[in-house]
Amino acid sequence: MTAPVPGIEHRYSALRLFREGLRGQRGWTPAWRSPEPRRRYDAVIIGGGGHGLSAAWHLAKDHGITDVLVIEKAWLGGGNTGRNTTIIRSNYFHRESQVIYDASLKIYEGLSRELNYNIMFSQRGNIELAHAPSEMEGMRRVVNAMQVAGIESSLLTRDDVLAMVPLLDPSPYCRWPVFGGMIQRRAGVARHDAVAWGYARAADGMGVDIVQNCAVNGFRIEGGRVRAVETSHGVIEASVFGMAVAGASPELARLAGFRLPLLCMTLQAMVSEPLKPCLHHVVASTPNSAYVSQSDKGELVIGGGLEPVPSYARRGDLAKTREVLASVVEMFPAFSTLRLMRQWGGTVDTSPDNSPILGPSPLTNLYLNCGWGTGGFKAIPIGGKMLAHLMATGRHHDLSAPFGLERFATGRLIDEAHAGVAHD
Ligand code: FAD
Ligand code: PYC
Repeated sequence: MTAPVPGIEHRYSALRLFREGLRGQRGWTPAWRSPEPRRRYDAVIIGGGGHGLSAAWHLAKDHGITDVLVIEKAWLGGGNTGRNTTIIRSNYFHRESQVIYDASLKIYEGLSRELNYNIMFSQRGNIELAHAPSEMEGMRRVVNAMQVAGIESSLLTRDDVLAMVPLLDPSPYCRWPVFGGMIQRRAGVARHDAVAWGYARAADGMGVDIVQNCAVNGFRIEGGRVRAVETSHGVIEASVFGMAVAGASPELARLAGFRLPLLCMTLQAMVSEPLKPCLHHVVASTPNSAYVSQSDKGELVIGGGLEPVPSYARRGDLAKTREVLASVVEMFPAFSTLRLMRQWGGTVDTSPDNSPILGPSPLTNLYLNCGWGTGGFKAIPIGGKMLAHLMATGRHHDLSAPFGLERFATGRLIDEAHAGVAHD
């Protein structure tokens, strides 16, 4: 069980929960309203995932812009935000990435309190395994780069790793022998739905309208500006628009008349039956393309690399499931007897340098937040803040400036292909 967060208002005591159950839940109020959208807003955000909802909240909180609509074609967090394995860390190689992911991690550290919503952030530490001396050398460079940037991270010897993760196969002759590793102790996991719901409730509380089951199907463009979006609930005008639709980004860009350098791929994940606590850290092996953590419910949360071909199918195929499970069992022989409970996939939008796209689009009042690929859950707090800044001021936030679309023309790429499992 995750402990209550001090300072959080506990409106739903156990007794009240029990009474609500008996009374047919008549005393509950929805966490956010479901208004009919109006015909015009100051700002419209397309996409009710973590980034879109966080941006809506930051528009209201940081910039005082509350006449905002979030349009979600399905349900809040039903895209990648509710499908991911919730690893939050900032152990990236390039300074541009380190600063955004670490700023995000810092916001996550206080987010339950800030949103008055328990997102169950558990800083249990993220261990990346090295299986050979060459991998250890790569880790030395990452840890060094992080320490130079003032971000906590350290190398682990083989003995350190085996002491922290005793279920790893200690044999030097197994397929993936433990050679050493690196750890970021502030890294961890959070409850993904709670992140979406916490932002939604807080944004709604500041007057933001959130409309689910409403798809954007087209753009009305005049003189290089978006005048309105065509939705399944009618045409809606705004002065400024933000787009945070992850795996639907190329499709929406096409509707708006431009192209994005993104490839949509499936990333799958799965959970085992629940176990007594047996794995404290998040443990990842990038060379073996597999990672595992244990949820508060006791399930092992397991994932690996991308499916081999581009796809919009939100399910992984069996060959990849088997590959990932084989990798996990090779590293953790004790897990071989477990049953798998669920498996699913999400459509992620991967960019050529494995870094996000943040900034203006070719249309003057449409701003982009996309290309987070396999790693954008950890960036939701800062991604929303940067999109809100762009929408409110028309200018880059200091942190988003290196991530504009123009980098694919200038060649100033931020190559994070080796920044973790599933990133290449
Ligand atoms: P989403 O949550 O996908 O939200 C986009 C929303 O836009 C969706 O709800 C969608 O319905 C909506 N939308 C699409 N088209 C339209 C339209 N036409 N009109 C209106 N709405 C529309 N990241 C990490 O940091 N750590 C991890 O451990 C991690 N693990 C992952 C594991 C898996 C299996 C997957 C699939 C991803 C993982 N990720 C991870 C990546 C992370 O989930 C994403 O980068 C992040 O959730 C993106 O958030 P988002 O808000 O941009 O997108
Ligand atoms: O970003 O740490 C991450 C991650 C792990 C698996 C998928 N994404």
